[in-house]
Amino acid sequence: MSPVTSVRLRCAVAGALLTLTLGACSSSHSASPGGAGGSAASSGTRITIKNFQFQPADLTVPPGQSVTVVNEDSTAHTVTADDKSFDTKTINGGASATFTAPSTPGSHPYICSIHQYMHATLTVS
Ligand SMILES: [Cu+2]
Repeated sequence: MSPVTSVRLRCAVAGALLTLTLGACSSSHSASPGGAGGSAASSGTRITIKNFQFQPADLTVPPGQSVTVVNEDSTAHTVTADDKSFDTKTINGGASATFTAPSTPGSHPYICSIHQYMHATLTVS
């Protein structure tokens, strides 16, 4: 279901070794347990970073909710709010981190401070 072409594009941006299909991107074979790809919807307080994208792109949580961020890439990423209301700092490839959602309702765009073209939104409601 994911747009393969755009994934490949992002790989190209990151690695420049595009030609080898998606395999090049996930070459470091993250030891992701389970590998049950699609429906991680069971826990609604998780952000997954994969292929240089935040998933879901728009997550809604209650105020003060603890949010887990799982980096499934082999590259380090961050989850950093534009307004600095939360910031996981660097999450190494294959690692995870937790942050606390802001206590006031609102919409909080965030980016990866390492790859600033990566962006998504955390909504507190
Ligand atoms: Cu990043």
